[in-house]
Amino acid sequence: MSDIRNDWSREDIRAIYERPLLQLVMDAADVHRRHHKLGEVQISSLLSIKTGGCSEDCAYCPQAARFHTDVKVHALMKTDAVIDAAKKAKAGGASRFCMGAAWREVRDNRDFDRVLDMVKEVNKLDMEVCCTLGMLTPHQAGRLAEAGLYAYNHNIDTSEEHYGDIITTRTYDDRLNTLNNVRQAGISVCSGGIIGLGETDEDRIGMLHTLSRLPQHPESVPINALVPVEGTPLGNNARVPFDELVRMVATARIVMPLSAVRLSAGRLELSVAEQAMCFMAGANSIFAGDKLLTTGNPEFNEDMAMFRTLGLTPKAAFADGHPQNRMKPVAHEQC
Ligand code: SAM
Ligand code: DTB
Ligand code: SF4
Repeated sequence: MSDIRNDWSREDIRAIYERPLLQLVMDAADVHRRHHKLGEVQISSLLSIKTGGCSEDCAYCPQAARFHTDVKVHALMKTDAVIDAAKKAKAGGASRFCMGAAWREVRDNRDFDRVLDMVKEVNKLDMEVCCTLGMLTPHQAGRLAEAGLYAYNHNIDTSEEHYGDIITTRTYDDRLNTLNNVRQAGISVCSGGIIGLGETDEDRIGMLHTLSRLPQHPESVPINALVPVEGTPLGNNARVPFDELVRMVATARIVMPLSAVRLSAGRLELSVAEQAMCFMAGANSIFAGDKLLTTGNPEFNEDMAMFRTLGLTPKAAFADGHPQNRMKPVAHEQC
């Protein structure tokens, strides 16, 4: 029987999430082995192409204009500088280059035209090009696809029930609508969330429930551990204990067997041994480079040393083909 399911119940996911940790990790490792090349890890590099000054109120985010953080506002970067950064990321072994903008949504203006140019140029470098720009209309998603966008990152962040405690300036359905627009445009979907926001286990289960019941699972599922930033409402939150991160990664691996589970923000706080446990539990993607968008990440050389120690190998770009060459996706029914 296939283990790719889109009809998981909350009870199913809860029963997995609550398994004793080592049993859960071993079960996740079994699923991982069945569907992925062991030790192969996809490397993405992130660049903040437009920083700070965002109109949203995401309680975790140092880029929201309304919070007083050390982040300096920076207008949209010049295309040349972005391409230089992409070349450097490629030379460092990244197969995917992700450009992030602190926007609520994309507007049909000159800045968007410039982002479309950046997408075209990065594409020429033979890298998987990804963007995270906030909400998109179907037309904007289509334009990004035409420009050659490979993937779009748009996180649901937490459960539907907890969403209103974290963000009030948009709804969970707004997020799901954009994910649907991205899917319909034939762009690879990258969507996950954050733990450490003050959510309950039930919220974590709820988030995985939403993702795993999408008509097609996201190709990438980033699991971020909150990086608490001074000046944000969650700046004093405690760091997520590593066993909770492992539990989340393992459950994501079991309920979405084909997805790349990305060990995302929060790696700076993890030892190599703790990250190794996440890789055993099915994580097979990371952000590499010493900066995420505005916060720190392990130095590239440290990550390469970890790859050697653990016998990990970087995954080549386009190893899974291009989503736009696959079949038209099925319509998204919201759950
Ligand atoms: N503005 C766009 C949006 O919200 O979709 C794109 C950029 S936004 C910074 C991308 C993602 O980064 C968020 O959805 C959130 O999951 C993650 N993120 C932001 N701040 C974070 C933090 N302090 N710790 C962990 N993840 C964070
Ligand atoms: C994702 O899930 N995590 C990345 C990426 N997608 C865009 C962003 C993490 C941001 C961490 C806080 C910062 O560096 O500003
Ligand atoms: Fe803006 Fe994105 Fe940060 Fe929310 S997460 S404040 S939308 S940049």
